[in-house]
Amino acid sequence: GHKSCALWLTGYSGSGKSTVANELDRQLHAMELQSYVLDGDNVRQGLNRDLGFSQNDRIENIRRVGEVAKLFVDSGVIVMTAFISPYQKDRNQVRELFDADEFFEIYIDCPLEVCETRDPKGLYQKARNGEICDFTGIDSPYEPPSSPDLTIDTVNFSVNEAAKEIVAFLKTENIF
Ligand code: GGZ
Repeated sequence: GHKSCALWLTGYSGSGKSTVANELDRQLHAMELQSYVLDGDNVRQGLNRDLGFSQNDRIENIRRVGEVAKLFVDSGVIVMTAFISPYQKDRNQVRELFDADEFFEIYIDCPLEVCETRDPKGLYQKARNGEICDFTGIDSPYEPPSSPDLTIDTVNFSVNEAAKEIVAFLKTENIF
């Protein structure tokens, strides 16, 4: 068997959090490990559909996701979370739910300028036009991790390389 843990990915919209998490999920499954991805697509539509993007709603979003991640870890699964989670304080509070060896904060490092160029959903454009307000990096803050367990550069590395780097990290942490 393998140890369960939470891999908490944080970074701007468009940094590659969900993409890397889903590729990592695929690689872990290929290794016959049990894993699951929580992201806006499966959490904000359901459990957190009452929440928007105000500071208080983001805080509550992250609090609930932390609790759900804890349930997954208790059930023996490697859980990856892919939320902007812009505030260091909230990420620290989530960390406190876990044992020291079962929570890893992973910074999905991509400069805002690059995320804005990627703009896969056209949201940065809308934020610049004033069609969306409180958009992270434009008119809402993002606090990069002060001491991440791992930093993944998605500018210079492919999605596949990024996921492999996390697999290697999990080995050094004796997760499997
Ligand atoms: C940031 C927003 C916003 C605003 C909608 N600010 O690239 P996406 O589309 O798929 O990912 C973003 C997602 C962010 O939700 P999170 O739950 O990760 O945010 S947080 O952790 O801060 O609670 C983006 C979309 O939702 N989106 N409006 N105003 N991102």
